[in-house]
Amino acid sequence: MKISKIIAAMSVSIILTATMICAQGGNGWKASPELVEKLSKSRPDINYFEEKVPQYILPDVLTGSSGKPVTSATRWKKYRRQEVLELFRENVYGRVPSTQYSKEFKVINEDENAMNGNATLKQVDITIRSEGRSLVIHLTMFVPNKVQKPVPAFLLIDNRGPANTDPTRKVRSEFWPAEEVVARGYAIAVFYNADVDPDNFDDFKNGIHGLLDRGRQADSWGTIAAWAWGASRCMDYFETDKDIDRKKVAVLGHSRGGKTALWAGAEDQRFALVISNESGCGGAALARRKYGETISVINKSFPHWFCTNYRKYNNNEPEMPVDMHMLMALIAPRALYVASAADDLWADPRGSYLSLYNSLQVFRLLKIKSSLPPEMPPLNKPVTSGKTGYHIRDGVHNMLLKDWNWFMDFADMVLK
Ligand code: GTR
Repeated sequence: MKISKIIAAMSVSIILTATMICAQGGNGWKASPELVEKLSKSRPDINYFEEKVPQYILPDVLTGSSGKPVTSATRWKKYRRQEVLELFRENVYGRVPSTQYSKEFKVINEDENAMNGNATLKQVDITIRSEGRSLVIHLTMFVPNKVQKPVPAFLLIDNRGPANTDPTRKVRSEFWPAEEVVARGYAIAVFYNADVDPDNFDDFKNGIHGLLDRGRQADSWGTIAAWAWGASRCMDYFETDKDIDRKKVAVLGHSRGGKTALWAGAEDQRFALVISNESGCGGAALARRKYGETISVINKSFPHWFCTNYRKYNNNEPEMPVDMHMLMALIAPRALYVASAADDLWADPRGSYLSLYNSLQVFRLLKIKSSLPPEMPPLNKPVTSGKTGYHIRDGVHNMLLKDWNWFMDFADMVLK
């Protein structure tokens, strides 16, 4: 056996061992047995038992397709990173078409006296045009007034509709806690994902697909990739706004928005921090665990989210050339924060932590200190190391002020 093969085999077994340690848990969080029972009864087709997670081997993020181990930051940056990115384009989210388009930014409303003078509200229309057709992404943002500019910013990919992100602040929601974020010296921005692509299966006739697609293939972009693309167009705008520190922009999202945030951060290295909240299957959670929502279940419920190739892995996870720890590795050496909720077993909290844990080897290769423990932290006790962090909150599937406060604590460490 060649030395490189032996090293590759060794690293597979190290990953496996780490996975086992983490899966067994210690003093860290464990799913409530009552909840597991209850959920299993309501969905007997879904696995919620840790003991029933199949044995699996994760693909080695640091072994290239040629079988050679990647042992230097230069090799990762020059070759392996691109290879992993292409694997995700090809097999999971799909590729953005190369159709030409133009973009225009127009500040349609600016109020320097928003939030009782604490912030400036800006509403920006981002218009995308191609061959006589157009689409508008409505970006809303508050920039704190009483701090030195430029400021770091949070961009939320909103999957819940504009009711949660009211620019007038008559309606306030913990999902986008603008006052609290501004008070901590950050700008907060949001766009509604459906502006870029409606969240239903319309055979890719509407939204940005309708504008830019010229025929479709098995690796054509799905709706998540379209939303991620939308986040990048907001980043294009930030680069023109003197109030925003373009080197300190965090992209975040919840659930389907959290899947999107990870992919946006993978595709667009201008995002300095990626936060994925309860993103589950097709996001943070390891697919090979088949715990909670699985690839076959998600492809059936949401046939528009991923590229068609992703269906090849319905009940066939071991054949997939990637798993989600490799998606997280694409964020390195930038900052990455993953969050779960204890009652949200559908999104597999343990599988999400394991993904993060197994991506750390790439952060370390890139000289980023990342020594998160193999064991999950206890409930409501965020754990951070260098540019990586994680928490599991008590309660149900949602994104709350409690989550945001921990996101901001982390951002204070990595962005300020
Ligand atoms: C669920 C879906 C999840 C998650 C969630 C959400 O129905 O199964 O993958 O994305 O929706 O976005 O709230």
